[in-house]
Amino acid sequence: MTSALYDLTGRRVFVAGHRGMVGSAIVRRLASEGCEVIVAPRAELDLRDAARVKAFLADNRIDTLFMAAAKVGGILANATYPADFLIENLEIASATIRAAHEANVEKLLFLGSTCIYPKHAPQPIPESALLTGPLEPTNEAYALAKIVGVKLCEAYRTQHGRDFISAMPTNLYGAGDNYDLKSSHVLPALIAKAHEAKVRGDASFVVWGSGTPRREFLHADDCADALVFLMKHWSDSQHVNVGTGEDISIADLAALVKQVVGFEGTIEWDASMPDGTPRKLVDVSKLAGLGWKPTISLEDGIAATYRDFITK
Ligand code: GFB
Repeated sequence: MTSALYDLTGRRVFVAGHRGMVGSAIVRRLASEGCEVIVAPRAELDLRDAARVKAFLADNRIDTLFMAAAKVGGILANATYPADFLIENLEIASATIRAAHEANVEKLLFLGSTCIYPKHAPQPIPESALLTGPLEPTNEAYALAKIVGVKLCEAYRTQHGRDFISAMPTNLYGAGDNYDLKSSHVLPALIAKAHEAKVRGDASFVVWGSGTPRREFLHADDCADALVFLMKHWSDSQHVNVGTGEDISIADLAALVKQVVGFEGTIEWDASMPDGTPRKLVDVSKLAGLGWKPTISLEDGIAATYRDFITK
């Protein structure tokens, strides 16, 4: 592992989006870094308001900022509400990154998403695939807002010498996920559907699309660990992929969830629902080369997430 470039000890660290799945995992992870973690309830700080964010960062003498705040959702929510996904994420990214510059924040990490890459990017997707082809239509709006965030970090670095970096995590899951079937991502949706089917004694549960798309899943706690690692070990205009380096088809994922939940019925496929991008597996060699790797297997992660779901 390379030695740290940036020490978090004694730093005042603001986690934007601390109520979300990734933000809360970052807050938990930072507990062992010897830094002071600062958060702000949404009612008190609108991250779309650059002037207010700047005042907040200055008043709280923030040194370090994790940008984990975003409007997120699964394929259906993204495809149904593109205006909301575009405007909200664009405003959050531009206001917060600008405010971090104006308030002299030392280091900022912006959280993107692997949906920023072209729909037909080479697999595994290298960081260099950004802006080399058309985006997947179901998440174009969200992806565009995230691309702007990445480019803003690069621009402030180039023009003002700011130590602003960005990370592109793959599909995430874990404790505190969203289980609402209309807006959730696939993994929490499958957990909720398999569980309800088991409890009701149904013969089957419905899974969207063809089952052939492939996705890569990273547990939110592994993601938080990687983000803290990057904050300490990365300082460059190039964004860094964050993933496991392994993917799974939606059909195999549904079978795995069925097994973890203990549902003995069958799976019904709803072909009227979109598949989205055919495959999204990132090239993690840059992060691995720095010395980071995940520790939570998909099976263990799903089992832990299922325990979290049933205790809610
Ligand atoms: O997780 P998901 O909504 O996100 O869907 P994306 C992944 C795949 O699972 C798609 C299928 O092929 C879905 O059709 N799927 C099967 C389901 N059953 C279900 C279900 O019950 N619910 C859901 N949600 N999917 C999102 C983007 O894309 O991923 C965002 O729209 C973001 O912008 C996020 O990047 C990480 O991977 O397709």
